[in-house]
Amino acid sequence: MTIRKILTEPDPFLRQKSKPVELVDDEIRTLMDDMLETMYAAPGIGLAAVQIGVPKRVIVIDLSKDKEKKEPMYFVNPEIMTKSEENASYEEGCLSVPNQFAEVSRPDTCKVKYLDYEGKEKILETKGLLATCIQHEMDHLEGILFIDYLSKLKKSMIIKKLSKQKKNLERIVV
Ligand code: GNR
Ligand code: NI
Repeated sequence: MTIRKILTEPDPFLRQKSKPVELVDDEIRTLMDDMLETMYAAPGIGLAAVQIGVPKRVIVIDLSKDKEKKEPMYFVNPEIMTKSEENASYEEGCLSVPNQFAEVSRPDTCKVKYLDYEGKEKILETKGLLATCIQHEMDHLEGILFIDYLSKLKKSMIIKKLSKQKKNLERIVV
């Protein structure tokens, strides 16, 4: 398993639409293993493949707090079948929007159809943080980031901050 570099905003690569996976084979499983290791190292509770530079419809999530008992979840080609009318608000963060947090309101529950690690079709009813996280990750597959839901002013302030950080980093690295 390999820890991969996580792309950060602003990066046009993050804004593309990810392509469906045709077959869940060993190459996709290796991708999922790498994503999981990268996510644990970050650390984060979810990761979409596009965040490590692979524009495929693959997501990993692990909400377990206990580092001894990992509970990885794998979602290939996820589709939302139904979502609740009721919304819930969570303070979201994103590994591709480092150190920035904001409240985002999304449907409280959603039913998701996907392929698992073995390529088997599954249906899962999600609520609470899992529902939020899966919607956040599925947004990545469409090139959407949580900051897109904020006011224009908040969003532009965050992007400005991140651009500056990137420029400073480049100066140090080069
Ligand atoms: O680690 C993460 N935490 C988080 C918190 C609230 C809502 C969504 C998330 S996902 C984020 C990791 C990430 O960027 N996934 O794309
Ligand atoms: Ni994210």
